[in-house]
Formats: sequence, C-alpha cells, structure tokens
Amino acid sequence: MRTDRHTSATAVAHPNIALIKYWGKRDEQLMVPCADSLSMTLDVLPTTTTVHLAPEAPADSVTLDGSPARGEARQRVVGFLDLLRERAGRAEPAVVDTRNAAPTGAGLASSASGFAALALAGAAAYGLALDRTALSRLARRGSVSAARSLFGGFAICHAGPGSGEAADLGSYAEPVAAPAFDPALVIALVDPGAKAVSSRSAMRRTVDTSPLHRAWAASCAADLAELRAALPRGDLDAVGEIAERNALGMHATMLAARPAVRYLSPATVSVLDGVLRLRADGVPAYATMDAGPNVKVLCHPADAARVADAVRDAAPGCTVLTARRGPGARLRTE
Ligand code: 2P0
Repeated sequence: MRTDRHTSATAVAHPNIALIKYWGKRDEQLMVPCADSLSMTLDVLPTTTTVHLAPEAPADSVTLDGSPARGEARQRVVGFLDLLRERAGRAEPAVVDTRNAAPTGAGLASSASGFAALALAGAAAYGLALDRTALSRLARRGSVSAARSLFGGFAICHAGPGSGEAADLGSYAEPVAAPAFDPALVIALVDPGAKAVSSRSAMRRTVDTSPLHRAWAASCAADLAELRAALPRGDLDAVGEIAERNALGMHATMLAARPAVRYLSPATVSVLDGVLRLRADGVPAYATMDAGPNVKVLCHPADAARVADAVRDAAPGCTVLTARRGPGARLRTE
C-alpha cells in the first residue's frame, strides 16, 4: 500500500544487546541469519534519523553524525534506499541525516539502532505503509540485529525456514513478553574507537573457516530454549549464565577462525575478572560482549552502582553507563 502524504520523516531507535547472539548469515544478499537470536532493547544511546525526499537532487545525500558518510557506510545506506524505492515504485533521491548517541562502529550496536531508525523513517518518507513485522523484516536487510530494535524490551529474531524468498519472509523479529524481568545492564566502554574488522567480514570469515562455528550454532538453539523458559520467571542467574556462555562461545568461534578474529582486549578481560569477583562476593552479575572490546554486565538494578564501581576499578578510565529495558523504534511527530 502506498500513501503520498509524507515526504519527510524522523525516527528514533535504540540499540539492543543480544543475550543469544547472531553470528553468521546463510544468505548475505538477503541478510538472512544462520540462527535465531534474542535481545534486550536498551533505553540509552539512541539513533535519530531523518529521511527527506529530494526530487531535484542528483543523488542521495547521507550525513552521519554531522559529516558526509563515505565508503561502505554510505553504500549500505544508499543500498537500503534503493530497496525502499524499489518497494515503493518511486525514484526520488533522499537526504538522510543520522545522529548516534553511541560511538559508531564500537560494538555498541549502532547499526541495529541505525537501520531500525532508517527503515522506519525511510518507509514513512517513501509512503510505504508497513506493519511492525514487515518493518522488522525490512530493517533486517540493512543489518540483521536492526530487525530486533523495532521492538522494545525483549525480542527474538527468527532465522526463518528455507532459502530465497521463503527465508526472506520468515526472518523477522517479534517481541518476547517478560514483564517480570527488568534488569540493569552496566555498559563498560573500554575502547570507544572504531573496530579493526567489521562484523560483516568477521562473521563471514568465522562461518567459512572456524571449525567451532557449527557446534556453537547448535548450542545456540539449546541456549535459546533455556533462555525463553528463564525470562518470564525473571530468573537473573539463569538468564545471565546462559547469556554469558553464549557470548563467550561466540568469541571462541571467532578466535578459531583462520586468521583469528579477536575483539577482546586486555581491558575486556580485566572487566570479565571483575565480574567473576563480584559473583564470588555474592553479587549476581553476568557479562556479554559483541563485535568489540566493550563489556555489558547484566545485574539487578539495586546492584548496578556496585557493579559500575567494580567495572571502573577493573578498567580505570573506561566510560560506564547503566541501561534498562528501552522502547521500540518510533516515528517522531513534528
Ligand atoms: C548480535 N552482533 O546478535 C550480534 C552479536 C554482534 C555480536 O549483530 O552484518 O552489525 O549488519 O547483520 O548486525 C553485529 O552485527 O551485522 C551483531 P550485519 P551487525 O547482536
């Protein structure tokens, strides 16, 4: 369905942190993941994106945090706009302005919030009337983790069945209800710089060369089933144990890739030691790490200040912030 009322739209989306990770695609063109993943959308570090149609412009214009986007970053956005234009049957170039509260490319899921906001704002600007499932499927084409940021709280992204169109249709996120579970996530930004290897090429190398990847992917299915049982119980220890082992397993698959992909730094390991000390002292705290050296520590909200102190002691100079469950992506009404 197409409407012509709006040619400009602004959307806000928050990053999400996967408790069961996605690492590897079975279709790179259609951006279909190998396995299901499950995440918590955060209430910090949003991305705000405005898409404005510019019929007279010679080409798309993409601005990222105030500077023109270049290279692959620009190409990913332009490719996504092409997809929107194809769906909408329109040809106008667009002016895209994106602002991230998080440092881009530092393993803090800026591509998740970024493509969730771009999907929502872009669909509105090009007059595509899509429901949340269709928007999630669309956001996945920009970045698989973005499919989950359409939703607040906890969300599962289905890998979907088969290949080709069936896989494209079957791979989208949906919310997972867990009203009793409202943990804190203490984020240790040990290195806010851009990562050396993009997650896209790192996961390709892992799938192609790591002898551990298949075993880890199989363990994800078991982890997911256990997590889905633990979430509604609000069982922090069970959720945390599953999330921590799932993240460590993912990094193990990367370390076994040829050549190895290593995102974890000495500061990462210091924070992991700090988390172990917290648990030894009776504070339930569990770590997860994505495609970067930063560590996110799941804990009870009442323990968040103590966990933040422990993280600062473990990695002096790191930036620490505390997140809770956040909202799904939304259009900003002018
Ligand atoms: C996740 N990550 O499930 C996993 C865990 C990082 C580690 O999704 O190629 O930027 O755009 O789909 O989403 C980060 O990779 O990769 C990611 P693409 P993305 O959150």
